[in-house]
Amino acid sequence: IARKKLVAGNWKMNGSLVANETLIKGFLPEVTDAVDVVVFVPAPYLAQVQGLCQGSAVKWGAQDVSSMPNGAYTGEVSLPMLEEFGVTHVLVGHSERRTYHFESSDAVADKALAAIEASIVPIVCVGETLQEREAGRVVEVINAQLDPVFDRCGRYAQNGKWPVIVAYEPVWAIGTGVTASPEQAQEVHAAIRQRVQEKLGLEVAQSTRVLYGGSVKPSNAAEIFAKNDIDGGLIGGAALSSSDFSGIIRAAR
Ligand code: G2H
Repeated sequence: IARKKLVAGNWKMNGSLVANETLIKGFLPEVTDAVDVVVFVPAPYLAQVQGLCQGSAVKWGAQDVSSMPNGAYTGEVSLPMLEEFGVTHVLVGHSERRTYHFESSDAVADKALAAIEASIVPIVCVGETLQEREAGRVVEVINAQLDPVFDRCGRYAQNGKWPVIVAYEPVWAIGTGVTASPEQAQEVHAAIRQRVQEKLGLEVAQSTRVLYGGSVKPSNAAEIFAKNDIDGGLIGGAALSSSDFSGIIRAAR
């Protein structure tokens, strides 16, 4: 089964009106229908990015979202708000949210469910720490992160499709310059697909995209994306340079 590659840029807490425009205009010419491209931008820039990307093949999303529709949740951003700015995808459970904002896997699954119900695709981020890897607990940790998502969102798998994307981001490879080897990543991606199969069946497992994230660069993207179970990347640092992001988009074609 051919799964279309997805290259997702996670800007994290970076950008400015001027820098965003330069960045987007720089990589836009590389974007064709051959690869899906989504940028995850800080919420204040959604309107600007909508203006720059609307009518192109680039989609845009937010880096986090509340699972609540509205109300007294100071500082939060809701799905109905994201919908007003044409958002199609949202990151949930990035390791920086889990670490700095103490998001549990249950809270992450609640966000994923709320996104699906708003017809916005959640990219659910999972990954182990170095300590967990060294203790041989990679698959156990990732299954524990994913199981609440299957519990809450599994019923939305229909006709062999599931409106969820998984991103595997080993915590020890995030922003460190250390990348998992393509073989290390493939091994975990295969285990994630296996888990999807156990929970939701073969057809869903084969259609669900699993992205790799963690120090992806133009120089290593092609060999990572060449692996069977790696369907693209979630790019942090290298998504802030239009030449690097362009190189990664080309590597995914
Ligand atoms: C992992 C990744 C993007 P970077 O967090 O989400 O960032 O590519 O900088 O490691």
